[in-house]
Formats: sequence, C-alpha cells, structure tokens
Amino acid sequence: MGIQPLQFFRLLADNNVNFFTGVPDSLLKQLCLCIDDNVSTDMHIIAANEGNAVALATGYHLGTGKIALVYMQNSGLGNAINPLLSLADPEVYSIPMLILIGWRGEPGVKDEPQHIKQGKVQLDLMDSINLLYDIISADDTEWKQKITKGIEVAITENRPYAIVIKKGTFEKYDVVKDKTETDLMTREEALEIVLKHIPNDAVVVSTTGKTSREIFEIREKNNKPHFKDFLTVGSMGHCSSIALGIALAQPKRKVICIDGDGALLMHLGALTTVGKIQPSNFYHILMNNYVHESVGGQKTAIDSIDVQGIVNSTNYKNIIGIDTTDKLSKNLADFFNNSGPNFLEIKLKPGSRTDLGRPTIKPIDNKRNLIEFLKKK
Ligand SMILES: Cc1ncc(C[n+]2csc(CCOP(=O)(O)OP(=O)(O)O)c2C)c(N)n1
Repeated sequence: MGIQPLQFFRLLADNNVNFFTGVPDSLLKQLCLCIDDNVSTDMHIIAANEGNAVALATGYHLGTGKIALVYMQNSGLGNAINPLLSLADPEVYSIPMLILIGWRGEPGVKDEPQHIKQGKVQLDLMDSINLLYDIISADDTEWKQKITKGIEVAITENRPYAIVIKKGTFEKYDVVKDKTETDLMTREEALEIVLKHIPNDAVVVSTTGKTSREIFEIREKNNKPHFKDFLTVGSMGHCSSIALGIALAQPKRKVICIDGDGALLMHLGALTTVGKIQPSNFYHILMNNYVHESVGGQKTAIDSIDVQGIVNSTNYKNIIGIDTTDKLSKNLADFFNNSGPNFLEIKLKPGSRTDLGRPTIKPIDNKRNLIEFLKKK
C-alpha cells in the first residue's frame, strides 16, 4: 500500500503549505492530479522549467512569508540548481521551501537509459550542494513525520528542504474534474503522417517523452530504419538546439525538429537563436497537445499564449498551424520544400496507446548509427 495523494495533500495543507509549483513527473503524477483537483489555478502553477519553479516559490515566500511546495523529476534538478545555489541557498537569500523530487533511475530499480546516471548521482548531488533531504517510499511508515520535519527545518533554518520520492510511492488518485473531448488527431496519428512525408535524406530530431517513443514504434511498424532519427530521450527542451547544431554543420541536409509544447516552453529562448541564425534547412514541428502528456497530462501554458505569434516575432519564415489529418497531408510537401526556418504547429488532442513501447536501441547506438548516416553526402 502506497501513500494516498489526498492524505499527503492534506498534511501539507495542515502545515500551511498552500502554494504549489513545479514541472510534472510520472512518479509524482498522482499527487499532481490531486493538487490540480483541490487547488485554484493561481495556487498551482505548472512552471515552464524547474528553475522557474524555485524562483516562483521564492517570490511567493517574499510576498507571503510562507513556504511553497516545489515538485520536479530528478532530471529537472539540473534546471533548478542555479536558483537553488544562487538564490535560495542559505548563503545567499536563504529561502525556505519544500521540494519533492521524483527519483527516476534509482539504483536497483529498472529504468530507461536517460535516467540511470542522474538516478545514480542523485543523493551525492544533493549532498554536494548541501541540500538537506529525506527519502520517502510506498511502505514508509514515517512519511508524515518526514514531511513535517522537512517543513519545520525549511522554516526554522530558512532553507530549501528536499523529499526524494521513490517509484510507486503514491496510490492512484481518481480525478474528479471532467475531461473535454475534441475531434483533433492524436500525436501518433500526426506523427505517422509527418514521417511519411519527410524528405529521404533529412534527419529527424525528436523531443523527450512519448513523441520519441511513438516515432520509434512507427518506424518499426513500417519496417523503416532508425538511423535517421535522433531521439532526445533526456534533455527535455533541448531538441531544437540539437537540431540547430546539425543544421549548421550540414547546411545541405534538411533537419526536422519534432518538438512538444511542454518542451518548447521549457527552453523557449532556443527559438530566438534559430530566428537570429536563419538556417534555411531547419524545419520545426510542434506536436501541440496542450499538456505534458508523457507524464500524466498536466496542462502547459500553451493554451494561453499565441505560440505562432511568438515564433513569428523570432523571425521564422513560414509559420503554419494545422488541426486535421487532411490538411496535414496536403501541406507537408510544401512545408518541407520552402526554405526555412519554418514552423508547423500541429494541434492535437492528448492521449497515447497504453501499450506504447520504448526504444530498444540504446542511445549510444542511436548516436553511432546517426553519425554514420550523416557522414554520407
Ligand atoms: C528537465 C526535465 N523535466 C521534466 C521531465 C519529465 N518529463 C518527461 S516528458 C515530459 C512532458 C513533455 O511534455 P510535452 O513536451 O508537452 O510533450 P508530450 O509529453 O505532451 O508529448 C516531462 C515533464 C524531464 N524529462 N526533464
């Protein structure tokens, strides 16, 4: 038996923790859904990246004197380290906050290659930055004491305090709110069409999460090779910069970046570099399902911004939005023929297959095969 998310949430509320911010993680999915269900939208902020969440929690403390809860997957600790060390640290502004960190790649627990290194160094990393922590697991009989102790230490010592959450800690949370249905296509349907139209010698750089997993499976299903695809299994938000690097190195080859809305927003600044450099062989496709679908379907901020307007202001050349399979099939050839940098937003409904697999080729082999492909003119 794991911890009931609602019990966990109530314990936080009893301890006067009412403000929540973070970037979702599959290990924290149930708690995240519970927070979303029980808190007004201005008290639960899904941040663009984990560093933003630490900064938001800092501002909340400055404005209220209270502590916030920050949550993240351990892969987001890298994004958070700068504001943890140069803002919230006791040697700088000394800001109290409680941080929940989902422990992917915990030694001895099976996980994907991109989580192994982070999981292995997780505790040493926190020790080395002097971030105090406790660890909680499903069978933990002392989890309540650990949370109250964490809150107390954060408040009395004015410092961030972390709780590392092991896999399987939370029980399922039954979402109360309705889900609205739409006629939009799924990401997998759209990817199938996109991959069919990609020019033969083009390279694909795809984003973190289920997008890359679906691309891998679509290639398998269609008996297509994987060596033209770089699956950015980790490093969320950086696939467009990887693609830009290839595009600059190989100006004659078309480079197709397949991004996600959460990932695009996480490092939105990358667009400005593309816009400034103007690589004519750069094709940026946003799979916009409006949520962090890969880790539980929590909303991103994309529905409240004009994403094409933002891209336009960074000087991409051709920018289009598409919301049906017909239009997608009709427009892709032109999209890839026009000189870039070009941007295509595909509007999608959230959702994916429950039996979606994971890439069976190791990242290191993916890299080697891609390099061989890129060597060919
Ligand atoms: C720095 C970092 N933070 C969080 C995660 C966990 N994570 C993996 S995929 C994902 C969601 C990505 O959302 P989006 O780009 O919208 O793609 P979708 O899952 O909806 O296809 C998240 C938050 C991560 N891998 N790296």
